[in-house]
Amino acid sequence: MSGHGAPVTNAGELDGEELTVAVVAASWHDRIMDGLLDGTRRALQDARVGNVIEARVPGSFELPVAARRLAETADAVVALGVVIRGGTPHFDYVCSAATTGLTEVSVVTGKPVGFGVLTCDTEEQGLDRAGLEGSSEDKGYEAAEAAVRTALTL
Ligand code: DLZ
Repeated sequence: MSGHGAPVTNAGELDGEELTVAVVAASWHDRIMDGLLDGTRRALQDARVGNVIEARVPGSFELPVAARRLAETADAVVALGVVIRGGTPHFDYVCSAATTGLTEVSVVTGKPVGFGVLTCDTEEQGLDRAGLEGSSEDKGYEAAEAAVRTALTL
């Protein structure tokens, strides 16, 4: 991982035993999403998170409302989505709604929201960041580790 100036992420040094963490995942682009979910589950396990809730929504546009609801009971939320650019401006609207909405959820609730939404020009870019065999990055793991680390800091 890293090589992009990003910190090396190691959830194993965290103690999340007292935490409830909610994971909400969109349902587009299965193969990439499966990788993100695996990485997220691995990070939560490494951090020994005591209670994990998982929820699915149709698409990335629906992530903020689900994250908002889940943040009522969870100490932190991990939001996972994969948006791939198509031939219309739809991509920009979905990415913007997810990004703005998730930011608002974290600020309004005071609960960290790990941002595991991939916004890609191509499917290959998503596969390379999904923590799959041959991927150079594992954005699901990173998002979960960031959410847990922030929750433990607050
Ligand atoms: C409609 C749509 C499109 C075209 N592409 C994606 C995508 O690449 N990734 C994703 O997570 N969701 C996509 N969606 C679905 C929207 O997020 C949303 O679920 C629908 O517009 C219904 O509100």
